[in-house]
Amino acid sequence: MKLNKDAQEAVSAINPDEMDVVIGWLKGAHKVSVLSGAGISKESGIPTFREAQTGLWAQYDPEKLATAAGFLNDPPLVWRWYDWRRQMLDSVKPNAGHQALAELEQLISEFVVITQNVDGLHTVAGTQNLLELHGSIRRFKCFRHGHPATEEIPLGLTEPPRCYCGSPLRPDVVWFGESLPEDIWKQAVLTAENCQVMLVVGTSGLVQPAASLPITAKRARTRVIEINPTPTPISDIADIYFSGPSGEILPKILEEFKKK
Ligand code: BV8
Repeated sequence: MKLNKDAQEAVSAINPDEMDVVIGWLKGAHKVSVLSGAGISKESGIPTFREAQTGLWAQYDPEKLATAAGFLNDPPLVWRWYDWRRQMLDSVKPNAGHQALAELEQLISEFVVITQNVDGLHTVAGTQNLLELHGSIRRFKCFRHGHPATEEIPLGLTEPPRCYCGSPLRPDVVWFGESLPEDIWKQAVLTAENCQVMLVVGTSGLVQPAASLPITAKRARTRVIEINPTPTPISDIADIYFSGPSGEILPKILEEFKKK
């Protein structure tokens, strides 16, 4: 795999002894989980959640737009924000980090990806055992009753279309102040409590309750490995922290795993 200069630096910055330890843990584990955040999609060209506000959206706070109150306050504005993000998906594809996780899933008997992301790129990359904690901007439901939208919703609408029940449609995501889907959250907690290794990839560890999963894993004596160019609150509890882009480090882990 030909790496560009930055990538070579990122991968060469990995401590080989720590890589050996991580591969040893992964080889010895039959239950491995991943918690991914917006950082894993950065190298696909999707801005991370906290830097997403570029251009005309710069003046809005995502934590205000990604709420039921924000939607009720200005349905066309919030609809257009999600439409802008969905249009972005048309021109992006999974990067080597997503693909490495999809391949690792085939090599480890129980492998579950728990994602905070709503871009659907893990699915496009081929990951099967996936828990989408915060839903997906590729799916829609009605605001009032949660009726799933059945037909394809075109891009470029300037205000929310209506459900057959008359309620406006909304993206099928978990907004701030909304509870996570109970069954998915329960499965995520069970996974964190029972896995032997957890890879925490590209998350700032600021959004709850998702950010509590590595702590739940640590309490169950799981080996926690964090991959992020910048340290986060999770770095303090991680057994090993690889500083660098996941699009370079995850393929390196896969390469070393396959060598052993
Ligand atoms: C809940 C979908 C129970 C929408 C998202 C007051 C009232 C109510 C709740 C709260 C409150 N105060 C606090 C809360 C809890 C709140 C919360 O956590 N707030 C935070 C901001 C403090 N949580 C909730 O509301 C949750 N629900 O608590 O329910 C409840 C119910 C009712 C009343 C009370 C409680 C629901 C949270 C879900 C919100 N929805 N998404 C949408 O996307 O539009 S979360 C959103 O942020 C995205 O999903 C995103 O994934 C997620 C988390 O961010 P990250 O993924 O970590 O992304 P971020 O940009 O932050 O960081 C990127 C990282 O990548 C960085 O570390 C960077 O260094 C790294 N990186 C960069 N490049 C790379 C890289 N890493 C690797 N490789 C690279 N190349």
